[in-house]
Amino acid sequence: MYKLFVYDHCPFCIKARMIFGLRHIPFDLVILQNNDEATPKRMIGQKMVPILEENDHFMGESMDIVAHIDGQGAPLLTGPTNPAISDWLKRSNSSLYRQFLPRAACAPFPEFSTTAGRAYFVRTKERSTGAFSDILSEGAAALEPLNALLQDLAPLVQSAEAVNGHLSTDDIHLFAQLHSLSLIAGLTYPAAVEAYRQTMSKRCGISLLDDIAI
Ligand SMILES: N[C@@H](CCC(=O)N[C@@H](CS)C(=O)NCC(=O)O)C(=O)O
Repeated sequence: MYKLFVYDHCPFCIKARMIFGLRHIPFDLVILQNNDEATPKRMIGQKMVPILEENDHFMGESMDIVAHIDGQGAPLLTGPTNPAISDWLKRSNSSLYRQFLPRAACAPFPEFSTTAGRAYFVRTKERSTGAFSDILSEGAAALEPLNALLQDLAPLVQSAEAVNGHLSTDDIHLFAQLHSLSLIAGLTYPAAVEAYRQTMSKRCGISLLDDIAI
């Protein structure tokens, strides 16, 4: 049985989880505490998730895991990629994660079920973002660029089943980003983007975070 070590908030872990869901391959999901440095270091030599354990071997790097699992039997992610999607992902990355990280720090993720786990996340991430409280106090105005990006994404969505019409690695990257976005309350999703994220959520068996959005 495959074992996948993750943090629930981690977008790279969503990528690894997606391929198991899309391929209907059973696996054990193990959620590490965020301050547990020893376990991932023992497995791959650094504190980083996702990690796949298979027959006492460990594999890090989300897209290596995706390729490895998609390579079991007939691959699913055979569709073309669209440079406009990678461009959109790059353009949305920094404003998304600036708003996402302070909200993740407040959310009921299992990796933060101990105070030490949550405090580790705040301490390490605030080093690059600055104080989470300052970001959260930016309010609704800070969400305008994200709403504009969602409008830009809508015409790129060719089908709710696959962004370019046929499943590809673009779907892995895009759904992971939309999954993170779903933790941010107050965003407006154009119909095509809404249909896409709901359909992908069902296909992958990964719930969006709307219910706990902040
Ligand atoms: N290149 C890696 C990046 C994975 C990554 O950055 N994971 C983050 C969580 S989102 C991590 O484990 N960071 C260390 C930490 O949070 O302490 C991949 O695609 O798997």
